[in-house]
Amino acid sequence: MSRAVDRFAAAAADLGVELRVTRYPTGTRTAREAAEAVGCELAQIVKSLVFVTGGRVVVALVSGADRVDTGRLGAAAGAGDARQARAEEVAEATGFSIGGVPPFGHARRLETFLDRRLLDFEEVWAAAGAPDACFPIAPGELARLAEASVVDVAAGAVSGPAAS
Ligand code: 5CA
Repeated sequence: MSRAVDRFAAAAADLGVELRVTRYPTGTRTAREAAEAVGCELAQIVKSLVFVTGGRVVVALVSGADRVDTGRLGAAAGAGDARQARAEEVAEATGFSIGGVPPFGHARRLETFLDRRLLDFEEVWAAAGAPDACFPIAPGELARLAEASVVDVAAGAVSGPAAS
């Protein structure tokens, strides 16, 4: 296992859960790649996206089929419009690199928002620390472990190569 996956698994164990992490040789760097590797719908992949709003770094957990409405996310965080974090900001705040950022277990506690549409599924799949590792989880359990606020921040369906 990569050290990043070990770190994430250890963070999950600290929360009292043992996750079923699978590594995929074809890679799971983007939501589309992950859906193909796992064999699930794109919408069942959880994107763990990092934003900056009101000078704070926050995490948005959204379906692979959706984009984040940055205005709604900023409002949910009680701040102004949000912007997506730069790669180095993501690494600094979460301890993981883009493509492998897990939905919780970050280097420091980050306020987290989970989009309500994820609750439509019995099971969703999220990144487990590395760009070839995913794990399945019930969305309600994901919200609990991430201590996430459930909000409506999805901007709608993504089509074509913009999906990631
Ligand atoms: N492992 C997959 C599925 S679980 C995954 O991590 N998908 S993701 O969507 O959460 O992570 C990729 C996201 O990182 C992209 O959707 C994009 O929003 C963001 N991203 C990609 N490149 C950059 C970059 N250079 N700077 C900031 N964000 C980026």
